[in-house]
Amino acid sequence: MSDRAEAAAAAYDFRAAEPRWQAAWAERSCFRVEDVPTDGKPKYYVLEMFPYPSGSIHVGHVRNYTLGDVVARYKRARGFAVLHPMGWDAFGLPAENAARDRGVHPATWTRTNIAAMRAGLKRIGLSLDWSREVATCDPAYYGHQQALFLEMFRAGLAYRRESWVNWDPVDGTVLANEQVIDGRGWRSGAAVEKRQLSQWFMRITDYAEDLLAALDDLPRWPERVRTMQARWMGRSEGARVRFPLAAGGDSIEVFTTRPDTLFGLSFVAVAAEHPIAVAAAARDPAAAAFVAECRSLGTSEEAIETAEKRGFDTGLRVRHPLDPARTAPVWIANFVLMEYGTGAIFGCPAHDQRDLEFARKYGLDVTAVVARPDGDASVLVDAYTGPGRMVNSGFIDGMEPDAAKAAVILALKDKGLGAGVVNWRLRDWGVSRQRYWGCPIPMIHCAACGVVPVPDADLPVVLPEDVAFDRPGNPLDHHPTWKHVACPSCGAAAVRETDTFDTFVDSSWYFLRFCSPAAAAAFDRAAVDQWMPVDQYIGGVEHAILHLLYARFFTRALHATGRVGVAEPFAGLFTQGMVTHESYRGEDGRWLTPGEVEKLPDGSARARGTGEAVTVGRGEKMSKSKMNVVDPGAIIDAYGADTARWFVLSDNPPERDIEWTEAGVAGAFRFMGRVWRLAAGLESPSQGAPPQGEAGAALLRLMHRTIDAVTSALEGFAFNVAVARLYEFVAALGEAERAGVDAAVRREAVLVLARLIAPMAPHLAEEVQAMVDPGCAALIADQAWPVADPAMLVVDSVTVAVQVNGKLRATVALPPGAPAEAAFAAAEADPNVGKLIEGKRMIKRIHVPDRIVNFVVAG
Ligand code: ANZ
Ligand code: ZN
Repeated sequence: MSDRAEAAAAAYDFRAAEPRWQAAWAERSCFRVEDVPTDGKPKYYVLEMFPYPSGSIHVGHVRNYTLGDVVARYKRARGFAVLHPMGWDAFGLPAENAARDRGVHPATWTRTNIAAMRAGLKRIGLSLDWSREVATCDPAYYGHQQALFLEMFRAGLAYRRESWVNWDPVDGTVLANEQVIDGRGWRSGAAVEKRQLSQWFMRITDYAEDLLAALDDLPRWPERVRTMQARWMGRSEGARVRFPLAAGGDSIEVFTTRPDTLFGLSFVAVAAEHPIAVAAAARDPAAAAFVAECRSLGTSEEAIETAEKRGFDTGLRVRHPLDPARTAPVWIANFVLMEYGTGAIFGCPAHDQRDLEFARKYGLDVTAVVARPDGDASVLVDAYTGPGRMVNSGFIDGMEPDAAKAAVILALKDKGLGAGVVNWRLRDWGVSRQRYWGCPIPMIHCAACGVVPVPDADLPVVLPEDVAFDRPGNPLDHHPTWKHVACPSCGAAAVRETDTFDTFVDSSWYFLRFCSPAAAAAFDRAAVDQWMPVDQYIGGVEHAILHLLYARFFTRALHATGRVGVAEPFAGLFTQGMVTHESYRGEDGRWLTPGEVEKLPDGSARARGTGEAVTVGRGEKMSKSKMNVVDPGAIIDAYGADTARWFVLSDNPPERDIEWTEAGVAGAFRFMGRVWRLAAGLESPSQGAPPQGEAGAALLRLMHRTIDAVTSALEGFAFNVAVARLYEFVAALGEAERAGVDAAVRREAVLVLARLIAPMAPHLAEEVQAMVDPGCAALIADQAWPVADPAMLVVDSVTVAVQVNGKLRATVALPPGAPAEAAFAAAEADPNVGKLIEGKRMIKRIHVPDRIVNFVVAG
């Protein structure tokens, strides 16, 4: 061999190998499954949250999809039919912003991004069934969504009502809560107003009890996510109480969780949008000014919670429902939400901190009604919310709060002024968005007939392509022709709904579409019943609340209308940690990219080229603004996909953050080279040579222990543990090579190693097998997972003699004190013994612990 050839042979050429194996998998359709498999394998559905096509793959994607791919490849090797699809959550605001900023059409922008990201994902070597790819911006997808929505509408699960939105008066557009920054539009900087618009809602609150109760049946979900969902739904038990207006006429109804504190009434407060406030504003310009000020606060709960508490006295008074001689003032307050409870509260400052601040600010009455256990009923700096007994409370004096609650509710019921109720924080889901790049809501407004659903035959309602973004507002509204249609019911001139769906609707059923992506309907029931629920769902914790809740609601609703067999979509959920990176700043404070920086051995850094001193910031979430983003494409160019995959799995458990470091990546890369050289270093094995010597036997024992450990690590999502065990095994293989352990033994071990690394480093696994066992027709991707021989797992073992009809036929190694059944099983598994007892009638099985097994068989 020439020096050149030797040098080339001494390194793993991942640049050639990785595309070659990707092509081999694609050619053999390794990862394709049928909509309804008939080969009798158990099913396993692995799904990673599908990406928004922002432009390119980032390392967070690499981690997320590698985690899913490890599960998918492992489960396939374990004999499951694995559904592992990929698609694009392709509607949304960024495409529209790109259109406004850069003049690219949202469809073009999105399609270009999808192409780039698909190519990026393919380079990672994921075991995806690409024949199932869907993009939510495709009419072939969203047309079915429109049909599903109409079905839910007919089932009473969708309705239209007026609701408050954030309105940007300069851009003439509705803003999402996250687009309101300090009360101003994120783009225009204009002060945001609240406005009422007629919008579509889905009745998720009908399912609130179900959605909450079923959280207890999701043991394979992180506890934290279940708690977050429960909190979000916010079930609270309390009462509705009516306060008659002292002047007669109407009454004001409030929701309270503390009916026991009713005698501590100091004031009643209503939201700025409450009819009482609206009426006050109509009579009184000062009230009108206050209401207008509240409107500029934005609609988010956070904005309201953090704003200074302010109020306006309407001059009205209400009567105490259980003590009609007493009256209290009615205020309009900026901290009362119209959308919660009844949009009105009664204030009891002694026992509610917010009410206390309000009462002190405006000089309102503060009377304690719960005395501390020691009898003290004074009001200190903070409101008292602990246990105690009722005081200053008429007929409930002396009771504990729980008994007092029940007594007050009973008394209110008696007078027809209240009742116990359960209230939810969860609101119905507002799905209308005043945007172009989304799924059109399939409704038509007719002056004569009202709201008329688009007939199924006219679906999909397709977005027009010829839209302009040169004006503020929704392009669908300004389009010259698109919205003008004949009413499906009376034929008169009518207009389409120009709102599109919240993109959370798109992601609420994509996992169903994946089961039968070519179905003529939204999905095929048989395919959905075959594959659902998703066995393992993997994604970021940022989707812990809304996406998962909406998807759970959608599935439940489809279950209720008889469209799918399951009610819960995701049996197992895993939320992965972030990939972080150090950040770098030059002397002048400007951010530098990792590529512009040279790390020194002492951990400090300087700028490449100039040598300028660089301040190193701790590892944090990668972000464009801090320039600490690494590009997976460049990593794959330099080190290969397997290195990137291996790195994101090593070091930390998948649920924790990992810090991306150049040194860590280099370590993973060296490991790939070491595995490859172990395979390359195997001389052609001496045919049939039996394992010899203690070193060989020890290697085989370690091999079985490694199989066992890696298997349980993969089952338990402890991928970093699997990686650590494989490092150890590879180190031992290197030792064995140096110690001259028989090549046949090492060959067996290296082939098992290939199968064990395959879920994590699938390309290298194939390459190793092809080198070591060139005659093998099956790809690693199609091979079964190795099985550990339990006898080989025994570290401390005793030799047990196995007799058949009293004659010694074999010995087996067993753990000391192994029970009889284990001893019999091990003895039967021995090929010599098996031959002698097979097909014979077993008369008796004798076990002398740690010494002898004797099978007495007939004839
Ligand atoms: C009187 C009272 C006395 C209250 C007391 C608390 C302590 P959760 O647990 O979140 O359901 N509330 C009711 N509707 C409201 C609205 N639309 N906007 C703002 N606050 C509202 O909270 C229920 C409590 O929040 C209710 O109980 C009410 O104040 C307030 F010592 O009523 B409470
Ligand atoms: Zn009509």
